[in-house]
Amino acid sequence: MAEIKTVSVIGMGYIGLPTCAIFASRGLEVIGVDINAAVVAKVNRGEIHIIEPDLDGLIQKVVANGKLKAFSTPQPADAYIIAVPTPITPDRKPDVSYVLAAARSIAPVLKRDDLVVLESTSPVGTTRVMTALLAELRPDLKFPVAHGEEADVLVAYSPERVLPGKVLTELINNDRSIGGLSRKSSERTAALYSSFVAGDLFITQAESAELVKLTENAFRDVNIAFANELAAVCQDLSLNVWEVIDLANRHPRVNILQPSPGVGGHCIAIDPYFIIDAAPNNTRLISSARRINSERPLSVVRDIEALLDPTRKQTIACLGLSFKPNIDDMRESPAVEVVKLLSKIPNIKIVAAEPNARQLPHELEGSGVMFTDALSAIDQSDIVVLLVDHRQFNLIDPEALKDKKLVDTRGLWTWRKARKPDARIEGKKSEMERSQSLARTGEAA
Ligand code: SAJ
Repeated sequence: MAEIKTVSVIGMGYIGLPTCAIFASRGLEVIGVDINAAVVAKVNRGEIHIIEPDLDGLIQKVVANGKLKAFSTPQPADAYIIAVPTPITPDRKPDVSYVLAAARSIAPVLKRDDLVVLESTSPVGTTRVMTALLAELRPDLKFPVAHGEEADVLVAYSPERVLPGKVLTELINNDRSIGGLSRKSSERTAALYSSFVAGDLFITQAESAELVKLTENAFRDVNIAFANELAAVCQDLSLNVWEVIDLANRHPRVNILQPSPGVGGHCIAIDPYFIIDAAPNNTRLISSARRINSERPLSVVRDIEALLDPTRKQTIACLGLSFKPNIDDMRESPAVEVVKLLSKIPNIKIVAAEPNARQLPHELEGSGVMFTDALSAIDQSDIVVLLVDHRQFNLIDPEALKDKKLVDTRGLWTWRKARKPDARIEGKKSEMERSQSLARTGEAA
């Protein structure tokens, strides 16, 4: 089979655009496709519409050298990578309509020997459903569901697993699962990704690869829920959860994650529902974890309410609005949810600060919440709520917080900065053992 020279990436979002850039940087001819005309125009100018370290320079370079071109409709290529969103419906069912629309859009340009790879996080069985649709639209071509190794067009599932903020390095270095619908499909997909992946490639069946992706994010959700449940237990017992977790994590086989005002982002809080939908009678743990994490913003608001003095109007400073530290992404952010819930409480003033943004997200427009910088928010407040542990907040002088009531949802001031130096008696561990143990508790960072 001929070498893959042209790759078309359908969907130039958080995953598709960096994928375009990496393929193009390895010398392949890349065709980026997006239904959003503004995105297409921007990419063709060598600009980007998302924030991701080092991506701007790389896109500028591969557009300038002609290796990446963007279009609004699919163009013929040797391989197609589908990287479109798979959201959930309001009743928490997976919505694969964008995947099926992408398949419909490439069907007319498909030809013998082409490869189609689905990368979008997808419910188990989606790769087969998508292939059945392609087969229906192109009865002149043989697909692997019906024709196995005799297929003309090869199809596989291979999920991305990159962390926003580290996308380019993780795209290259992470291991990858490849679930082909036939042996040839897996082998051709592996050959394609070998052009840039330095991690190992693991071949499996499509359905296992689909579940692997969902499992990774459900695993993290369950583990965050454990930390959040411990936070509630410690509150009942008047103990410091950060200290309890830190000390428990000194056990060589314990590695508890960090409590938080909830789980945000576009993956961890959504993907577990795909597993719950597929096996509703056998997902009690995953469902409970989801409930624990999604109730966190409300429990933070209750903690704040408990500090309010009903006899006078008070000001609450909310520090951090993004969904995790040191990024500007405020979509599906539990911090925004907390501020939104607070804004419904009468007789309080809310001032919010987000050092990575210039204004409030649109969900908070018209809510009466004021946007300002952290220090002036603290200065005018009675209660300070730390919602995101951005590095800037680590630099705040403790003097500024002296007379304030604090709600520290990330343990920055109440543990990481407040730890007593005399609470530790150093043992006789070697330097190497010590640094391993510090790395496990997050202290080294
Ligand atoms: N969080 C906690 N406590 C923790 C760690 C995280 O509450 O100890 C919260 C964060 O504050 C944030 C949310 O969880 O609100 C998610 O943040 P994250 O950094 O854990 O993950 P994401 O959503 O940025 O990226 C995840 C990653 N998945 C896993 O780590 C298993 C990434 O590798 C995936 O590629 C990505 O989802 C995705 O696209 O699916």
